[in-house]
Amino acid sequence: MQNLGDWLEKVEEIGELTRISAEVDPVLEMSTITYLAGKEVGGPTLLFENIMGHPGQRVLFNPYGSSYRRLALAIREDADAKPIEIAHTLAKKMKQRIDPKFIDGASATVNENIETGDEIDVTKFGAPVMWPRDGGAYIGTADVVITMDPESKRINLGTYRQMVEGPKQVGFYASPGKDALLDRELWWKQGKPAPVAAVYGGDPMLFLVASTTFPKDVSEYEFAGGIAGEPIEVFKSDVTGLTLPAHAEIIIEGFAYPDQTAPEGPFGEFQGYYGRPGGPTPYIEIKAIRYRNNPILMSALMADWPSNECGVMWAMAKSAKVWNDLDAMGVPGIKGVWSPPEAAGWGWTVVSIEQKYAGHASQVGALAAQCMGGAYFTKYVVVVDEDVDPTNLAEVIWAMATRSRPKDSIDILRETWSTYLDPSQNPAEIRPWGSKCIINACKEFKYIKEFAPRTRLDRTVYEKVSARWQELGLKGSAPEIEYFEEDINRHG
Ligand SMILES: Cc1cc2nc3c(=O)[nH]c(=O)nc-3n(C[C@H](O)[C@H](O)[C@H](O)COP(=O)(O)O)c2cc1C
Ligand SMILES: [Mn+2]
Repeated sequence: MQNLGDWLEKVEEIGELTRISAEVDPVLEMSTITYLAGKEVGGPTLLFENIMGHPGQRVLFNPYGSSYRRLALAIREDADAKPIEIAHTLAKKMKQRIDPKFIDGASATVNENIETGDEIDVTKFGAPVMWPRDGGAYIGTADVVITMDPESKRINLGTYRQMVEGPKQVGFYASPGKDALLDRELWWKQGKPAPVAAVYGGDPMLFLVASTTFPKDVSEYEFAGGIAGEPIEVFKSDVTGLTLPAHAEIIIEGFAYPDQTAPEGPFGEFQGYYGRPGGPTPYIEIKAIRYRNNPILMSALMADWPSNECGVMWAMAKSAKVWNDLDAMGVPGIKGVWSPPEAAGWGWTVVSIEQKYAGHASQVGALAAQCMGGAYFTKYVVVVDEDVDPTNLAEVIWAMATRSRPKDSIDILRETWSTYLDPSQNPAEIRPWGSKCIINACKEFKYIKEFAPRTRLDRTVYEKVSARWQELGLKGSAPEIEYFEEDINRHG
């Protein structure tokens, strides 16, 4: 499975693909439908098959949306795995690396159509205008932007927004410190235009990898291979020399030139607000467009939860990375790590632990708050005991309400790593600084033996009731329960 079609077939099998064959306007209407349909948690991904003014084109909105099942399928896992299991599996897969496999460009499906020179017209694909104040149509949102370090030749995959600026021109906005920006500047320092390609649709796993921060000196292709469990098939472009995914839907390629900018933005962003005002930004001058027959442009609506394409995707990637970071530091007793997608994907981290020693809970809070996978933007870190499911916000709030002691359980970290897109930091000039709150919502360790026993079910009675569930006229089956009265000495 390396193309969008394979994944879409599986998504259709689990009933999470809705095809929209009625004609829809790409200006605000597609995004409005996506926003409203996305209000239902776990709602479908939408395939728009009839785009006003763009006959023959198709747009797929919010491939992941708020569905763990679609994310599980993208990382080649069972759709019915529990969210915390998916995060743990992703964590393990992120530790593997497999080199991409080069195939002949002629057998790459994305090369079914190649357009150059006067044939180039990127406006034909039906790119959507998402929000009323956006600066234009954004063709690149669920994209994979490919750049190269001119010295080491390391290929980077990153997701950066791209606004249509003309038939042969798209914006190329990357924030300070991002790898595509650093690569671009290295070419410019050598006095050369920077080669760049952008994939607008393909295996959604590549999109997940491109929108996740990995070490700068390793190509994301290797991590994608690790997650896929097989090499990603690529070919070398004869236009830019870049390494491109063979089975993408649409790829544009070209060059970004030093000191050449065009107006770009504003854009409604992942936190549910407009980010920076529009401004002059480098752009890509397109030299070639490649696409499969009847291609699908993939789009990500950035919005408040659950209509946000960055909710589940980022929550999963961040949970997995913080989990790996805590493991790498040798922190014991980690039962689960969760970044609630409700918090704009990045705003919170919850860690559940089996408390093993005095100071353990506050140590976990501080490390989860400041490790590489967890430090960016996150405002609240909550540590809970092992009997609290970190993926269940109701349980987390219950633990905060019953186990934390605000006078002693809250720490504040100041001047921390954040983003220019945090709307709470004003005036905007003070960005990108942030601060963090760590809440220890574990039972106080000093008194853990005397801590009031939690009311728990008797296991024998629970089993009896479960067996009688249908006889009792109750729907479905009895909920699973992890700990019983008999476990009280071990888990309180
Ligand atoms: C839909 C979407 C749009 C994004 N747009 C941008 C953007 O325009 N500029 C940017 O710097 N980062 C953007 N990001 C975040 C980057 O993709 C993310 O930081 C990623 O790690 C960048 O790759 P890199 O680490 O190789 O630089 C976006 C992410 C998503 C999911
Ligand atoms: Mn990178």
